Amino acid sequence: MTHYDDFRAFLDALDGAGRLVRISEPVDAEPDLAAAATAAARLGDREPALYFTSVNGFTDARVALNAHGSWANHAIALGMEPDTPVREQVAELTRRWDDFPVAPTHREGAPFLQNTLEGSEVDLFRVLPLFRVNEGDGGFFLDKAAVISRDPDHWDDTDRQNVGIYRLQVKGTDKLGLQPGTIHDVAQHLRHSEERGEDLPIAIAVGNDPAVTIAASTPMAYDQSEYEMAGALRGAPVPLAKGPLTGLDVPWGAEVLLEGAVLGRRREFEGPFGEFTGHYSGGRAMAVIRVDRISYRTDPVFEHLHLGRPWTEIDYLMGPSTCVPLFKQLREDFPEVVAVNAMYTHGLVAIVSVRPRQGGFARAVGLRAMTTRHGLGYCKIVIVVDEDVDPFDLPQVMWALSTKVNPDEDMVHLSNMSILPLDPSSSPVGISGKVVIDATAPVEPDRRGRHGHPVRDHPETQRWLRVLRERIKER
Ligand SMILES: [Mn+2]
Repeated sequence: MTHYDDFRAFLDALDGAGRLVRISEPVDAEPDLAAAATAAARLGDREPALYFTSVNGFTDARVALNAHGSWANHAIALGMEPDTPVREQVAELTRRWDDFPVAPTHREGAPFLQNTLEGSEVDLFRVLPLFRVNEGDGGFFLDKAAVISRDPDHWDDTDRQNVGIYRLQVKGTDKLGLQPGTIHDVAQHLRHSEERGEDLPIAIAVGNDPAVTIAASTPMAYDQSEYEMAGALRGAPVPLAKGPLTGLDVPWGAEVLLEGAVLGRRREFEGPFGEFTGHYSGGRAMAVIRVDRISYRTDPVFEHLHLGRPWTEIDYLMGPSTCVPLFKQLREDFPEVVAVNAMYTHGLVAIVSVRPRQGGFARAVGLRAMTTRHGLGYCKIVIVVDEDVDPFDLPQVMWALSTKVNPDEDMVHLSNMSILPLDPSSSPVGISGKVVIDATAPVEPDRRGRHGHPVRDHPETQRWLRVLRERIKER
C-alpha cells in the first residue's frame, strides 16, 4: 500500500488527487490562514488541504493547513482510495491494527540535518511562520507536532517511548509551554523525571509522515509504541533518525526538529486555546520547555492543524483512530459488538451497534464502553443501537432514537463520573454525569414496547443497488 516517508510526499499525493489547493497570492497570517481553513471546513466532506506560499510579513513561509481534513484526505494519508466511505476506512484501520507491532527502521541522512541553530542562535520565530488559529488564543501554538519523550526510569525501553500530539504554546525565542494532561503518557514521564529531580529531555517534530501523526493522536496503552502502530497502519516500517541532541527516536522525514528539555518542577501560565471541544480552555499552570537546538530542512513546510467549531481537521484526524481502540476493547468482552462510531468530539458521544443477547445486554455494553481506558475520560453519552443500524449513518441512528427509546426506561444515568477536564460542561472540572441511551429493541425477557414488526428492505434491494450504481456511473 502507498505510504509516505515525509510530509512533502503526502502533500504531493494530495495534490495529485486534486485534494490540495495551493494559494500563492499574498495573504495575512491573521486572520487569512485560519479563515481560509474554516471556510474549507464549511465545504463539508469535499474540503481540501491548503498550502500557502506567500504570507505577508514573512520573507519565506510555507504553511500547510487541513492536510488530514476530509475523509478523502484521511484515506489518502493511509494509502486508501480517496472515495473510501468512512465506515470502510474505520474497518480497514481495524484490520491493520492487528498487524501491530511493526518495528521501525533506523535510517541515516535525515533531511533535517541540513540546517542547525544552537545556543544563542535558537529562535523559533526564525524558522516557523507562527500564527493564531482562533481569535481568543493566548498566543502562538504548535498544535500538530509529534512530541517525543522517554520514561527516565526505563530510558532504553522504546516501547515506553511516547509520541503524542500535545498543544505547545510559544512563549519566547527558545521557550514553549506544554500541556501534559493527566491521562497522557508524557505526564508520567515528566512525573518520573521530577521525582528524580531532573529535567525531561524532549524532541518535537513538526511536519511528519501522516501515519505517524495519526498514530500519535491514537489513544494507546502506556507501553505500546506509537511508531510500531504507525508502521502497522501504513503497512511499512516507519523510518526513524536519532535526535542529534537528545538521542530520542524521531521521524526521519521531519521538516523541523526542536530538541530541549521540560524543566523539572516549573509551571507557568499557559493558554487560553480554542480546543477540540469547540470551546476555549482557560489559562492554567502548565509545564515549560527550553529549546536548545533547532534542526530543519531547507525550505521547511510548517504543518499546522486546523481547529475551530467542529467539524474541522482535528475531528477527521482523531475520529477513526478513536473508534478502533474502543471497538477492540469492547470486543474483548463482548464479541456481539458489531461497530463503534466514537468520532464525535473524540468520543464524548459514542454510538455502538450490538447483536443483543438477552434483555438488558445492550445497556451492559454501553456501561462497559464508559469503563474502557478511553471511555473513562470520554464516553459521556453512549448510544447503543441494534446490529441492523449503521452507527456511521446518523439518519439511521436518529431513527433508532426516535422509535426505540422510551425516555422513562431506556436511559441509564450515572452521576459523578470522570471526564476530561477540557469538557466545558463538566462540573466540577473533570466530573460529569453520564448516560447510556439504550436504542435497541427489547429482547427476551424484556418485553416492553411494540417492536416486533419492523419494516425491512426487500431482499431484491441489493440487486437493485448494484443496478443503480452502474447506471449512475455511466452518466
Ligand atoms: Mn504512548
